[in-house]
Amino acid sequence: MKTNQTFTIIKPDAVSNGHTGAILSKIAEAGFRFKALKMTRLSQTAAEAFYAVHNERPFFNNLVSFMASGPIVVAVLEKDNAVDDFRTLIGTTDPEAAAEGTIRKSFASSVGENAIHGSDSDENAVIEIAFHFTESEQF
Ligand code: IDP
Ligand code: MG
Repeated sequence: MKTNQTFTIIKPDAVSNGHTGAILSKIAEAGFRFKALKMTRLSQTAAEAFYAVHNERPFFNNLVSFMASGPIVVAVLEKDNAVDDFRTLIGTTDPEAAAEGTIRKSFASSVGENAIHGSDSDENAVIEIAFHFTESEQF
C-alpha cells in the first residue's frame, strides 16, 4: 500500500471561480509532489460511484449533482504522512469552522461547495487514485 500518497479533487466551485492555480500553489508550497494531474469532468454516474459511501446521507443528491456540475482537477500527491498532512492543509469540511490559512478557509463558500477533496485514509487514497488514474498516468 502506498502510504505516502493521497488523492485530491479541486471541486467545480473552485475551478469555476478561478482558484485552480492558487490552490495548486498552496499544495506545492506545503511540500506535496504531483505524481499525476489532470482536468476532467465527472458524469452523474461517476460522481455517484465516487461518493457511494455517502449514499444514505441527506445531502447525497446535492453532492452528486454539484460534483458533476462542471470541470474538476484531480491529482495524486506524494509526501511523508500525505493523508493526514493534506487533511490538515485543506481544513474541516465546513469552511466556517476551518482554521485560518487552510484551503477551505481561503477558498470555500459552504459545507457543500467546499473547494477541495482529500482522501481520509491510506486505504481510501489507493481506491480513489485507481478510480481516477491508470498506472500509466502516474509518474
Ligand atoms: P470531507 O470532504 O471533509 O471528508 P465528508 O463528510 O466525507 O467530508 O463529506 C463529503 C463531502 O460531502 C463534503 O466534502 C461536502 O462536499 C459534502 N458534505 C458533507 N457534509 C455535508 C452537509 O452537511 N451538507 C452538505 N454537504 C455536505
Ligand atoms: Mg470524506
